[in-house]
Amino acid sequence: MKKKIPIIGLVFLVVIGSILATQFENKESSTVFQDINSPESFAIVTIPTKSSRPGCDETNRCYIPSKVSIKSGESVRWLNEDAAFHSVTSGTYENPNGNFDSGYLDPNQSFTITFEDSGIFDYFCTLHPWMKGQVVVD
Ligand SMILES: [Cu+2]
Repeated sequence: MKKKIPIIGLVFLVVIGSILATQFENKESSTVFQDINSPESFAIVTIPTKSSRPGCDETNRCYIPSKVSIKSGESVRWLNEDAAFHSVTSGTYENPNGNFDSGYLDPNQSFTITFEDSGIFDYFCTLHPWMKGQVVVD
């Protein structure tokens, strides 16, 4: 008798596989930005509950704070406090620039980047185009 693999199991594997693939891609793509799991200190930006619905943009509270200022060499950690997936992706929804991308962040998952160069860095959520934020590096 043949043993059948349930289709849901296959779907699950494909989803997990593609998430892992995205994360490995991100790690090697950039020289300016560095993914660090545990820097000594970092600024925290939270992704609050219900930011998956339009409206948070009206009060600039899709990412809190929506604009964070740091010095070069310092880090920012984003924490997804919502019950939905979100991303932290560099550029704008119309023009993603590929500098950094968290991929889909699960609830309670965080993403940390060290910014080595000064500049103004826009980012957004690939799933919710109204979610926009900015990192200002002195
Ligand atoms: Cu989002």
